[in-house]
Amino acid sequence: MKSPKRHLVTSALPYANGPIHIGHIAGAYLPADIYVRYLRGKEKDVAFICGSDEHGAAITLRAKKEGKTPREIVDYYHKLMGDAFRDFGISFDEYYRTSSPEHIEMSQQIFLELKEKGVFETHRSEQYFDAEAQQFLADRYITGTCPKCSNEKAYGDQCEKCGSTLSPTELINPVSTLSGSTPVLKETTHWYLPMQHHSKWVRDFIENGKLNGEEHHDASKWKSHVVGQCLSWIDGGLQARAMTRDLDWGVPVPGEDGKVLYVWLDAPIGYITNTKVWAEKNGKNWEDYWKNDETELVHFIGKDNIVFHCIIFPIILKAHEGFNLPVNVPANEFMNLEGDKISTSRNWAVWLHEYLEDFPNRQDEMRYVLASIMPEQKDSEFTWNDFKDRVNNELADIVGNFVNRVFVLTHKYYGGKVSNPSFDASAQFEEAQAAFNQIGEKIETYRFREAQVLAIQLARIGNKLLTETEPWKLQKTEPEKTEGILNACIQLVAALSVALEPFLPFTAKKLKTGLQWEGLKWDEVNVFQLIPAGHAIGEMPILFQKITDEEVAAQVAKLEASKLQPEVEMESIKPNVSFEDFQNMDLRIAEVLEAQRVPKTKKLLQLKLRVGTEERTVISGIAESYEPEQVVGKQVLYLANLAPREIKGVASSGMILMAENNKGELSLLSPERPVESGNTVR
Ligand code: B3M
Ligand code: ZN
Repeated sequence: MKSPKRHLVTSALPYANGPIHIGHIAGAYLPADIYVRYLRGKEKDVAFICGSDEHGAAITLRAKKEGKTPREIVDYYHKLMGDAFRDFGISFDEYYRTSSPEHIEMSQQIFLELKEKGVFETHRSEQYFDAEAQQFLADRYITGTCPKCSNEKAYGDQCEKCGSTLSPTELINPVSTLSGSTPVLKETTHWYLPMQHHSKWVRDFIENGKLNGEEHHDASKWKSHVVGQCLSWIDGGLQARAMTRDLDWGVPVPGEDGKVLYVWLDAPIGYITNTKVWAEKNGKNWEDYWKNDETELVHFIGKDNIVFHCIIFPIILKAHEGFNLPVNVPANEFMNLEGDKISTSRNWAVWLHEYLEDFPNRQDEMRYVLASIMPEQKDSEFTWNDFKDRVNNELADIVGNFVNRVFVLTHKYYGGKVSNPSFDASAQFEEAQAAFNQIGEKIETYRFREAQVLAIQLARIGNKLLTETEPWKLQKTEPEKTEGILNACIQLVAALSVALEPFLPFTAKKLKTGLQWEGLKWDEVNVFQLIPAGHAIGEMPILFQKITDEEVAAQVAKLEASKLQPEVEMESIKPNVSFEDFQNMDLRIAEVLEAQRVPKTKKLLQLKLRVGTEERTVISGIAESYEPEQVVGKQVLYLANLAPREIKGVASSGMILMAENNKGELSLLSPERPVESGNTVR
C-alpha cells in the first residue's frame, strides 16, 4: 500500500468518572503518543484526538454515589484527566468532551442521517420502570438475585460473583437502586442497529482486511487477540442492539422526550466532533481526516473496547457512507499492579495525577517503565520494585551515565566544543544506524516495547565504546584518538535525541537543548555525520535521579493503605423502639473467666463470665475471630436478661454483644476505662 497522506490517531475517550491510572496509560494513551510523536518526527500530517466520555451509567452512578450532579462529576474529572495527560506529555492535538454543545449537535446530526437512511429499526419492548422515581432503569440501576448462583447483589447486566452476563428481567426479586422499590415492566420503543445484517462484510473486513471487495488494510498486521475476539463475537451471531435509552443524562434523541443516545453510539462519534473542533481552531478541514481515503485512521484502545471499535462503530461509519474505517485497532491487554488487578472501585491503582505529584518532573521514568512492560500481546504487571530497577539500572546507569560522561569530558578537554572525528567509529555507527532504522519499523507495526529497546541501544553502544576505550586514560598519551572517540559519542547523543523523542520526550528535549542542536528530523538521522567538529555544546543536567528503597516502600505502603474492601451496603436502621423497651434490656459489663471450644463446632466458644457476684455460662459464636486464650481476662458487653437457651446441650444464659467489620471479623466491645464487672450499661 502506498504511504498515506494523513494520519488520524485516536485514544479511547476515558469515562469522566474517576482519575486516570497507569493501566489506562499503558493500554491506550502511551502507545498512541509514541506512535504520533514518531509520525510528527517524520513530518507527517497527523491529528491526535481524544477527550472525555461524559455520558452513560458510569457517570450517573458515580454522581449518585458522591451525592453530586452528573455535571459536577464530569466537570471535575474532565479537568483532572486533561491536566494529568498534558503534564505526563501525552500530546493530544485535541482533548475535548462529549457533553459539549458541538458534540450534541454532531451526534444528533449523525443519528438523524442514519435514521433517514433507514439504518435503524424500531422495536417495542418491555423494560423496567421505577414508578416512584418515574424513570426507566438502566441495567446497572437494577439489582436482584442472580438466577445462576443466587447472589443477592447481582446487577441487571451482570453478576459480579459468578461472572454471568444477565439481562434485567432474569433477576429474581429485582429492586430499583434509585428508590428501593420493585420496578415494573413498562412498554417502550427504541431504535436498534440490526447488526446481523452486517455480519458478512464485517467478517470480510476483520478477517481479510477487505471492504466492498477491495483491499482496505493489511489484516496480517492486526493483533491476533483483536481479530480472535472479533471473530468469536461474529461467530456467536450478531444481534440487533439498542442505540437509544430512556434516561435523562446523555445526548437527547431529537424529537423524543426522555430518550438519549446509547453512550456507545455517542462516544465514538466524539472522535469526529473533537477532530472538527481541532480542525476549526487550526484552519484545517475536518473532513480531510475522516472522509478521505488518503488518510489512515488508527484507534488505540484497551481490550475491553475491542468490539465497539472493530465492529459496532465501523458498522455505523459504513452505514453513514463516506467515513473512513480504521486500518488498525492495536488494542492492548491489561496491566496488573503488585499481584492484583487494577481496580478503581477497590482503589487499587497508581493514579497518574498522584504519580506526577509524588515524582515531580519524572514523567519519562514512568513512561519508560510503562513502555517496557506494555501489555502488547498478553497481560503484564507493574511493581514498584521493578520500576526502581528499570529506572536505576537502565535509564540512570545506561542513558544517564553515557550522556553525562560525554558532556563532562567534552567540556573538560575541549572547552565544550565538539572534538575532531579522528577515530574510526564506523563499527559503532553502523550498529547504531541499523538500530535507529529499525525503530520506525517496530513503531509502524505497534511493537513499542521492542522499539524502545532499540532506541536505548544507541546509548548502550556509546556506553560500551567509552567503557572499552576509557578515553579519560588516553587523553594524555593518545589525544587524537580521544578526540575521535568523544566526537563519535556526540554523534550518538545527537541520534539519541531524536530516537528518544517518541518515548522520553522530556529527556529528548534536554538532550537537544544540551547539544544546542535542535530541529533534527527523523529521516535526516545519519549517525555518521550529525554534528560538525567545533560546534559548541551547552550544559547537561543530571538526567535521571535514582529511585530509592524509601520511595519504593512509601509507594507500596500508600497502595496498601488506600486499598478498599469490596463495598458492603449498610444495613438499614430498624423502626424506632420506646425508651421503656430499651430499659427492659439489662446490659452489663462482664469479665471472661474461662473459655473453651464447643466440641465439633467451628464457631462456638463456651465462656464462663463473672457478672458482679454471679457467674454465668454463655455460648458465643466468636470462635472464628478469637482463640479461647485471647478472650480470658477480657471485659465484654453482656445482655444479661436474654432468656436462657440450650445450645449444643449447654444452657446458655444471656448474650455477648459484638461488632462485625466488612471482612466478617467479630470484635468484642470492652469499656474504654476500668469499670467493675457487673456494672450496668445504659
Ligand atoms: N469510555 C470505555 C472506557 O473508558 C469508554 C471508551 C469510549 S471510546 C469511544 O473504558
Ligand atoms: Zn451469579
